[in-house]
Amino acid sequence: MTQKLVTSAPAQVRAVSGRPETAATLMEVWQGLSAAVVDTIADDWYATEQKYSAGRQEHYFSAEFLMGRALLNNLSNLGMVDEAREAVGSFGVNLSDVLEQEPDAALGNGGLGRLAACFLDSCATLDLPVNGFGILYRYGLFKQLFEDGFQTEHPDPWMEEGYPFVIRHEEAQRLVHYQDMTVRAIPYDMPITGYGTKNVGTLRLWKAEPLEEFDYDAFNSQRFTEAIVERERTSDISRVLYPNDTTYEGKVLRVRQQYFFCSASLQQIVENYVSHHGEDLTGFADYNAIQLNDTHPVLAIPELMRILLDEHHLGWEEAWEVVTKTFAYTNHTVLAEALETWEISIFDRLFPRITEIVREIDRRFRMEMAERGLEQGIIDYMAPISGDKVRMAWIACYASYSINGVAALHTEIIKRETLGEWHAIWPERFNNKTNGVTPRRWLRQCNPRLSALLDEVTGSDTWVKDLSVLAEHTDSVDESVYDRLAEIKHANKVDFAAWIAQREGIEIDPEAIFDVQIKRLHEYKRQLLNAIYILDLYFRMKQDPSLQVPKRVFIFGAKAAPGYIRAKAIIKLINAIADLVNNDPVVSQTIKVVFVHNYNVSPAEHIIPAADVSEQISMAGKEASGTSNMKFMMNGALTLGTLDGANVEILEAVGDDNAYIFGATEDELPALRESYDPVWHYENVPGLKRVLDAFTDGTLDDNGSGWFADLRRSLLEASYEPADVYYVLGDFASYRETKDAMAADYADTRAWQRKAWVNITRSGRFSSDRTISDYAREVWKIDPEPIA
Ligand code: DL6
Repeated sequence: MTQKLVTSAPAQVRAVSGRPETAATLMEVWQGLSAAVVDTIADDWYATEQKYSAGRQEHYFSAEFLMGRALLNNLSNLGMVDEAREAVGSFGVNLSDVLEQEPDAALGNGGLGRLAACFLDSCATLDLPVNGFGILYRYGLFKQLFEDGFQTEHPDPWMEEGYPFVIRHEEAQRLVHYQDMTVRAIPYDMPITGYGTKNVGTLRLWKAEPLEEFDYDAFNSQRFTEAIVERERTSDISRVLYPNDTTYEGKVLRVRQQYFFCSASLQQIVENYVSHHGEDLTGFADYNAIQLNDTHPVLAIPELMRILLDEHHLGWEEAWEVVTKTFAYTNHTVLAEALETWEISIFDRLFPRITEIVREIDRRFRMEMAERGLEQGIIDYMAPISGDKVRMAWIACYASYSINGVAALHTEIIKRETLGEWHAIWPERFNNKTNGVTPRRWLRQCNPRLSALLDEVTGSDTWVKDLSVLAEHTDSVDESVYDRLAEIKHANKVDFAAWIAQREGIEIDPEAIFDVQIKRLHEYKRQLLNAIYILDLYFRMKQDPSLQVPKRVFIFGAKAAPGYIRAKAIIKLINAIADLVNNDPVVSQTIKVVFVHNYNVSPAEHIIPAADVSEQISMAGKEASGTSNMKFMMNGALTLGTLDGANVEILEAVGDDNAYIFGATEDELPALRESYDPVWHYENVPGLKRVLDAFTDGTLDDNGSGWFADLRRSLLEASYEPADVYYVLGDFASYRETKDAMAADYADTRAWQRKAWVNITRSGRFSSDRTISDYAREVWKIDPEPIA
């Protein structure tokens, strides 16, 4: 063990706090220790940047990076946890108290942003020349509180107290020009350490600042407010993750954000190319690949065209050739509403030159397709501009050399449906890259007990960098491992119960089955199906007090988009069910419901190691991949799921006996839908009528909002909208049967732990190291570049 931190941490704490380290607050200790960590990696970080900048690189463009906390992650990757404990212990402080001070960097909404964070961890660990580019939002995703069971949203100014893991590089600022303003883009760099390597990658987050601190004329002529307003308008650009885009002004801001980080990043990448390879930009794609994480960064395509045409004077064909060899696009959803389209008037207003370029791309696309003999209707449908809208996904498909989905089933669906027309023309561009998650954060760090067992069973920590080695131990372990596994899960559940008691004020029993659904609240993810099950179970227990029901705690964590009322209604419904169940003196002895507020990366790190059951119950065909399913599996929770997204591949990996699968499949659904009558299910499937009636008969209180009646109508009334779009009632019987059977199986601890062990040891293909190796080899064409 080195002693670097032991020496440098006290000095850094003193510098941060201006007091002896023994008198510093815990927050100051966190600041000082974090600064000490940055100090230890500064040389390697610089060396990595120098090395990467000269060769072929991949640039990961994403509007979201859901990083979570950084300190423990870095300590653990650098092998410095014990040293840090000793360093802060020397002045009387407990490391876990220090770690709890850190705010989550919640610069993302959910799956897509967290995936980007896992990818950066893998790129660093694998020594791959990849850097991330995004936006330094002042306010991350909103903080969620519950008031009377309703979600309320509150700002999350995560950096307000200072954040040592982003370093401002004033000298590397760029100017971004809009028709109505020019702003400074200031880069803030976050080091991305890898496990067991000296390489340190970079996440570069851009912050918008005014060209000048104040408009001094306005200021001097007493128009003080005007000067401030102008300044604020500029800072708005990086103020908040996903501003409300339901209004026209909201959309303008969102498009401004997207252009902002794309333009600043491209300027830097092009300048770097010129400084190493000269002014001839025709070779740009030999050294640079850019992965577009969904459609949010697609403005990078016309912006690179602009830079090549206007600043480097390439001809259109030459420039287009460069662009189409540079970009690769990842699609993360089959939901049509998530494929962004923007009014062209927004482009006109913000950057007329970009509009011109997009119009030219559109014109040439139409010509090319007509030459290929496509029907006019199809050309109109696929064209980048349709009516008054610009279609970002179509621009991405036209300009990218690679288009990928994020799980095998999802890729098949986008090839067949979402992007079917594109696949028909360019099948060779399409490929699948099943998602993965980093085993460093999601196993090594969050589950130290299991991690120690894996070290012991495998004889080393090699698995942390190559999770596939665990598969060698699926069948070859001593039976005592299952007992150890049971003890570990139990200890994790005891810790979790204490955390819940303190955070949510609810007592839960670690002997109960912990059944967990954590993910964004969306109707297609069907938290409502889970809620209906719980309410039905409650009624079954009330009706027959002698019913043998295994003890269970149903745990939820979910944020709803602020404008998505139906999703907010489901949160309110689950909270109302929790009130009913938890306050029933008899039923609550056996089942409890906990809705963890403000679900985020850090709560997930507490929840996942303690889970027994992983709820992955989306309507088949709707969840592109899912990634919590992988995190649960790695931690020995068993999947209760539909054949959707990556669940299909999890089932393949573990076998039918080691997962609980229910419900209609994606290929069955169209036929089932034709004759689907949710009212018939309501009237005939045991339990459903009683549950749905309880939405409105006074059993549950929606505080007069009318939201529960709306939920009920959404399931039953065809005239209201297509009833039960997500087939909740259709899948209920099968869900109930499978979930009941699963709960009964839990009683056989040995058999359960055997299944858990299969899940853990077969999780290798869901490591983001595997995903990133595939991207590196097949899409980015990059090799590891170790600095030492
Ligand atoms: O690919 C990461 C993640 C998938 O695991 C989820 O299945 C998918 O829902 C999510 N998609 C998004 C973005 N939606 N849009 N746009 O977060 O991506």
